[in-house]
Amino acid sequence: MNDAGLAESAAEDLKWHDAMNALQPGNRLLRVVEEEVYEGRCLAKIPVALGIREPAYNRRLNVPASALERGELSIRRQAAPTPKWRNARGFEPSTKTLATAVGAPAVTREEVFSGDPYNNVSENIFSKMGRNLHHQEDHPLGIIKNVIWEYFDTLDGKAFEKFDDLKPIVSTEMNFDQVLVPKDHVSRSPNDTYYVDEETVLRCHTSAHQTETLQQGHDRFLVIGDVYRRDTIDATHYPVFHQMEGVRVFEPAEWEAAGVDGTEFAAKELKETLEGMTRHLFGNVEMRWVDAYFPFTEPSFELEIFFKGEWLEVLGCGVMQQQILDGAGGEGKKAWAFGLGLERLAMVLFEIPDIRLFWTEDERFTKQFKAGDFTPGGAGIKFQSFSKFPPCLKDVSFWVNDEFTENNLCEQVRNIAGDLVENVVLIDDFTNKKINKRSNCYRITYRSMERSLTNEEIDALQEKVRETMAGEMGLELR
Ligand code: FA5
Ligand code: MG
Repeated sequence: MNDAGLAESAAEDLKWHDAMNALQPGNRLLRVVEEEVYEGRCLAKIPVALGIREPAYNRRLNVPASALERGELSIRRQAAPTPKWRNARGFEPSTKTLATAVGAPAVTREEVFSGDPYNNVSENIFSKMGRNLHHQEDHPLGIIKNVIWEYFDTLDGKAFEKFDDLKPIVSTEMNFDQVLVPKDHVSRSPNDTYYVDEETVLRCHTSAHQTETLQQGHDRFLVIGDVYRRDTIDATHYPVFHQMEGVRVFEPAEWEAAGVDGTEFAAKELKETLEGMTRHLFGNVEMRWVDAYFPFTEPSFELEIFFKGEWLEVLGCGVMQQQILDGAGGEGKKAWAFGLGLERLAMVLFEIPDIRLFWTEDERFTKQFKAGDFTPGGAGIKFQSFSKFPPCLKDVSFWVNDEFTENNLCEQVRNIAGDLVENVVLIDDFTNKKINKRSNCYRITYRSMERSLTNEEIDALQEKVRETMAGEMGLELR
């Protein structure tokens, strides 16, 4: 990469928001950072620019197309030493310029809002697509991603390949069928999953990419991305979150040498690898393995970490069902797979109390995290909570009808109030035997992370919620 190329690619200096909005399919958002290196040690990282890179630059800069498709753009330039710097310090440094892709191609409105009657994606969800929090290296999710990558780079043998901008819109085939999710599994229901049309979904887990990546011939890899689920609302659940998938394939010679069968070998290796990863992140932390069930693994486990007086599930994993591996060109081999929630790990690690905070642009949050401050095992960064604004509680009671689900209610509340809703909890449930009707009462907690809310605005939101419940949801309010 020459200087002119760099200058042009970063020509448009933009604010993050404008840049995201200006992104076109095929473009990438770049953060250009200059690293000053002396004797192999990075002395300084200087953000130079945030700019839009158009496909034309990619060709000019001679970046392999495959790397761009995967968003693995990391151009290092061995630049001429800056004379000023050399003079000041009396030795000659080398300057590397790293251009890192920090935003993947934006997903277009047309791709998401298909007009299909099966479509159940909301504006609120669409507004989160393309934010790619995991591409921001100083964001808690970017920090966790990089620390885990670093761990997998230290494992013996061949490095794990990394994919962090595979498109979140996938076929039901990829999301469900390829990983053997039964036809009648609840996760296929539009109550749980966002559908673009009957055959296309917003992926609900990164496992959707297992088969295609294996088919491409990769035998140890990590996939990181945003995943989408219609879910309840509380401090540890959010309808958009980030997962990292890991897959590793073994050859028969490996378990034969150990004198155990393939499944036992893979299960043991899996647990050791993930325990190592957890220690790399946390140092000493209380963790435990729990038996679990996933359609795509057998045996299956979940790892839980002790957080704020409770066990919090942070990942699921297991030995890959042979049928998946066989169907992807891995006959006769064995593999393990895991899927972890980046937010959950970040919450424990940095003591972040509410999952909504990951999405805030409030500098009192974003400025607290710097990639360089993190020390594996020693944590280093702890979130200092800024003043909590008072909550505002509103109850709504109604007679339940056949179509009612909690996920639907949460989705409607989220559409109306966005991140101002902290949680939605069922506080009363009874059946009136005489009239044979069931009554529910939900308590909605509204609270902003950034400011005090006024009574008027909460009343207006709550009124809209009630109107939607009585109208669209067909509920009889009490
Ligand atoms: C899965 O998604 C499996 N695909 C994981 C897996 C992969 C298992 C490969 C075996 C082999 P699960 O639904 O439990 O599993 O989600 C995995 C992790 O995502 C959870 O452990 C949790 O850390 C996180 N998670 C799940 N739901 C949410 C949510 N609504 N908000 C934030 N994090 C969540
Ligand atoms: Mg789970």
